[in-house]
Amino acid sequence: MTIIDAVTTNPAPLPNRSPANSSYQSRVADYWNAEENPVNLELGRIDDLYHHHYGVGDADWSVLDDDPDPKRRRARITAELHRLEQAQADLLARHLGPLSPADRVFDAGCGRGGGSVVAHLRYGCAADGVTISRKQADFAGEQARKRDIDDRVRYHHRDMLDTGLPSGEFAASWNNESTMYVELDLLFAEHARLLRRGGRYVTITGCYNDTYGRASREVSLINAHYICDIHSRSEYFRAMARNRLVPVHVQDLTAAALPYWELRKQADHLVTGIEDTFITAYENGSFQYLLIAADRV
Ligand code: SAH
Ligand code: GPP
Ligand code: MG
Repeated sequence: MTIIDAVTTNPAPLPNRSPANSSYQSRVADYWNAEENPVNLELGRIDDLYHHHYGVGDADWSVLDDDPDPKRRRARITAELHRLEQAQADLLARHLGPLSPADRVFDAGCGRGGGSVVAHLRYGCAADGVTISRKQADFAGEQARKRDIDDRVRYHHRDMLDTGLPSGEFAASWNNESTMYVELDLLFAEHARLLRRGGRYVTITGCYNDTYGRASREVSLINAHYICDIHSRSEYFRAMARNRLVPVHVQDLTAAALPYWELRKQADHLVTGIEDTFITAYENGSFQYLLIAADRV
């Protein structure tokens, strides 16, 4: 082909525009497009609530007891981990309310969509979930169709920093374990834009502990494992204050998060290899699991 041919030949059709705004965001999208960990899919299949976050509360350790039927033992462990993840989703959803079916909520970094379904089932509200992964958005949309709630719960393949959703329309919004992929100032500016005055923002997140110093070895290993960039606790409050988000409730969930990891570590059919790192990070005080609820003023 000559140079002239090359410039006059019709270009191939452009691929669908990806919402990824940087090479980093493309890598993050690749991770979530490829992700098929049994610890996420087998738990989700139990009741079609697919979560990509961890769990809180005391575990029922009897699920580890010997069982003559190994399949039944595995199923009980899987169900118990799902119960702890569901308890985390419910804890976050409680802090979004009160809400009514007239309200609209925004799920930033929505994964396979479980959190939006939980909020809709609890309050009857309409929900918009946003994920940088095309595959997750399609999966979540299909789940909403199967439940026949796709007129109320919608998922979009977008960057949560630049959603294109309408300003001031949302009564509540949240990030459940998705803040560590973005700059907090940009993220909270978008939440503040979407939320109405008096609206509620909630995050559950892992952060590094300023009192430890800088990010520990374990925090760095978690970053490498998920391709994320865990922020310090202090960064959350500074960035909220700069973006009209005033904390109303802060809860340290670190102790409540440990049983989930101790149980998951012993779930041979579900482990991913990151379990000991979380346990060490929590135990050496370098890493905290936090819920922050804030009002948009
Ligand atoms: N909140 C969900 C998923 C958490 S996993 C849950 O609780 O189940 C982290 C999610 O953040 C993934 O869905 C990933 O696609 C999303 N994410 C990361 N960066 C993003 C970005 N810039 N815009 C939108 N979503 C993003
Ligand atoms: C949860 O997803 C993990 C993240 C969103 C990234 C890091 C979170 C922190 C709190 C640091 P997952 O459920 O897909 O993870 P896993 O496959 O390990 O269960
Ligand atoms: Mg998981």
